[in-house]
Amino acid sequence: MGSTEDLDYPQIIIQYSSGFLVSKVMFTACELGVFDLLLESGKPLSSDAIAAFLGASTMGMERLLDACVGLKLLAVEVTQEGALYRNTEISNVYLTKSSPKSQYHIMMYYSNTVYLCWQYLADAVREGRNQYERAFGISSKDPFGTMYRSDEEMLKFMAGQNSVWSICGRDVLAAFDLSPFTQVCDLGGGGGALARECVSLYPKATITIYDLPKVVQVAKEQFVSPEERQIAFHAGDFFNDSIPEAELYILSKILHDWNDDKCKELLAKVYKSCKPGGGVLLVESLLNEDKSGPVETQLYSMNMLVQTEGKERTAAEYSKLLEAAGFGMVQVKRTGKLYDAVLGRK
Ligand code: ASE
Repeated sequence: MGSTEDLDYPQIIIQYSSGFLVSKVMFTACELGVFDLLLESGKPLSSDAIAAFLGASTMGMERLLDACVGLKLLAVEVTQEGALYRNTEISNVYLTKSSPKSQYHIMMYYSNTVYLCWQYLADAVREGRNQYERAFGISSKDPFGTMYRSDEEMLKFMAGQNSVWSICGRDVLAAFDLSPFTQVCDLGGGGGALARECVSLYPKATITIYDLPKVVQVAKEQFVSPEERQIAFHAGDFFNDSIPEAELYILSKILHDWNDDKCKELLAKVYKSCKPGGGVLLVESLLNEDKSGPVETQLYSMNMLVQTEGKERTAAEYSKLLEAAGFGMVQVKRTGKLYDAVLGRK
């Protein structure tokens, strides 16, 4: 870094400049069903066959497939009949819809919702607020009213959030021994993927997913089956309605949506409802104390600017918020993955 080589040929600048092209190629191949088709076919296919199956132009599809090869999302083998494409292992596991670790839904959310907000990043920085009004022509007063502006948008968001827990859920819940807590409440638990991880890791626990009425309705209909007896629901708005009593509250990617005042208000309310000896687990992507990284977290914080009222914070910032609400004995565990865990006790 900083050598004359970098100045003669700024590899890093070239790479960053095309970052959005990389994202869009991956999102588009997912959206068109390229990875699903190649998984189902069970054998390598030509670009003509893929284009025909997916109802796309041969010219466009061939270029998309080649770009995916360059990104190592596909592999190509040149035979006598021409080029044949197949999924790489990482695509089979993460980019197909049916895989248990599928990231398909979060990609669709990034590609079709988040992407549109980022068009107005400069405005967001100038104004210090989210860009729903510019991106979608709707008021940005209530971020979740806006994010859930239609059932379809809400469903995309819930499915997207769920996909993250298939890769990080176990680590954030195993960061601390939560087995002493048997009555758990997941505030803003959405589609329930983290709740499911929780009862699988802690079989003695029962967990209540607390979320807005329309979120609870969709979660019951589409994400959590009534056979999952350890998972219950409570419909409400955690800023305006009461919060049920519990031993452990999980706030997973909740505080990052809100400003410090709202976080303090919510945590104070959680403290009141929390049983003595109980606790609160924050699941968030932690910034380094000097905010020098990790870069994914810095970028997520930009996304919170564009989409919400919140930001990503350091462990010390979360500890201060917890302590302001009355919680003590704060412990921090970095998982080395995207999301970390902070535990406070009452
Ligand atoms: C929120 C999480 C997300 C609110 C808006 C969001 C995500 C995307 N948009 O609580 C998932 C996390 N990813 C990013 C880029 O922040």
